[in-house]
Amino acid sequence: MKRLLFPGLALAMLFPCFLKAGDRPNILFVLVDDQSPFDLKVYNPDSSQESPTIDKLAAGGMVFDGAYHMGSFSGAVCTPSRHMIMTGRTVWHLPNTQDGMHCPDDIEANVMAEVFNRAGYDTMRTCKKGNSYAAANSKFQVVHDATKRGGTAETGSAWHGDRVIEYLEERESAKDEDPFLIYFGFSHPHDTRDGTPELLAKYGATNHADKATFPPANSKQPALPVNYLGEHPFHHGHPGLRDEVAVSGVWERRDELTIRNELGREFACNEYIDQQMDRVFKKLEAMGELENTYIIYTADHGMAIGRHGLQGKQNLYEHTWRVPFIVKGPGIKPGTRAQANSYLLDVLPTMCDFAGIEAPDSIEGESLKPVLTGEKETVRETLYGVYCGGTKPGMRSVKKGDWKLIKYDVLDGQVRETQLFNLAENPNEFLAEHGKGSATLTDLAENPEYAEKLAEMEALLLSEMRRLDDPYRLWDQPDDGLTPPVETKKSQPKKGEKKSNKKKKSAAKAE
Ligand SMILES: [Ca+2]
Ligand SMILES: [Ca+2]
Repeated sequence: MKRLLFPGLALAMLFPCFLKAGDRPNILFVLVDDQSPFDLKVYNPDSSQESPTIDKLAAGGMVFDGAYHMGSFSGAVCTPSRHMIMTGRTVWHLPNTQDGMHCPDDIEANVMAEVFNRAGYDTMRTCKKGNSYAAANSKFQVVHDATKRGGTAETGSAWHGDRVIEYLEERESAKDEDPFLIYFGFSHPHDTRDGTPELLAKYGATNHADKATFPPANSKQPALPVNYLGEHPFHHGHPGLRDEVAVSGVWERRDELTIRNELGREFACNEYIDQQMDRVFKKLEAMGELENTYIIYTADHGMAIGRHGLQGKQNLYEHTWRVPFIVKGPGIKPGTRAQANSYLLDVLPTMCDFAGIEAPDSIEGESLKPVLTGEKETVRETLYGVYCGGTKPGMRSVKKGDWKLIKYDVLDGQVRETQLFNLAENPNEFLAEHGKGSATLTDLAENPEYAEKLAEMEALLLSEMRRLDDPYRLWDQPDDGLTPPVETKKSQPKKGEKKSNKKKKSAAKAE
């Protein structure tokens, strides 16, 4: 990553309309837990999700159409995702990957809060507890972490909103004028998706918890997703995966009643979050701080909930690999969009650029500032994705331009699948099972017409795996002399084992 010799000066040159000498911007980082970009109207105009605050944020800033999380080596996709956010490092170079062999020993001195503490920022955080990066979280000067997934103000998202408002009120009474970094995290819409009674009613959903029955149909519920399937055409490769078998209200069901009710619950939780953001934005406005604050809105990863017959976050389709990503702040042209090709590990270097702080050498992400100022459409050409929290080597994806490859090498060789999509023509990644009856609205990997493109994408995937120190190789790749990391027993099913066999025993925690 390029280092700025005179970061404050560079920033002032980029945002001349705004920055005065010594006038450092605030940063409000909003992170929701498990949200597909396609829930939101900003990304999916057909969605019945109402999110007026997010709509307003998007209208006042820039929406990224190509923001991704890089992936996970664990069923708890949250955990590596949050490590990438805190360190700006790639998925195989994290402190919790392969005993940190690809990570500097002093990484904790260069996590998000420490970088901003050193620069004289006031730092505050509220978020869920667990499946995160505790050592980095504890570095914020003020921390209010608790997992709040209930349907009341005290037990739900309003609790996180209250903590931020409280913090802002304290700053106000103390007349504290230091710039701040607030990490405004939520525990929802991660399951259990218990919404407030009012919002559940709005989306026709119930907090269904009785496995013996199905939730009632209700015309107010969100429609089935456009790429919904009753089941995925082949096994995803993580037997007993909590998200796919054990989420309360869904379990292993993919029927319309269950999925539409669960989406209604998700939308209710999303809108409750939207209301909390509105409260905080209004407070900032009343304090006269809103215009001087960069706001970044994103999620730790996407989510399936019926799309492609999947329920969880452990896949590499766009609904789950992508994240919502919206940025508003000084110098960013309102109502703009960009492809960006960004990862969540770009958040920290971007924040550093906003604040005129020299980014630590440990950061591998790219500052998104050139995209936000309209100088560039993207910060990289190729995107890599991994999910290998189940059987190894797992799933991999690579995307370049309109083309995307996903490969599955799981269950001890029982599932070896390749998918090729042209996302310009088939953005919903329709498969043959969706029955679109079109030569383009399907997976193109088996179509000889695209053999050359397929070979190109396969080569690109291998080069990304090498570049990023992916310790595994797939069945049709050279082994490169690698000895794959030792697999844990939990994720290694016996040959021929069906997903139902092990679900109780190994329903791994997956937050
Ligand atoms: Ca999550
Ligand atoms: Ca202070």
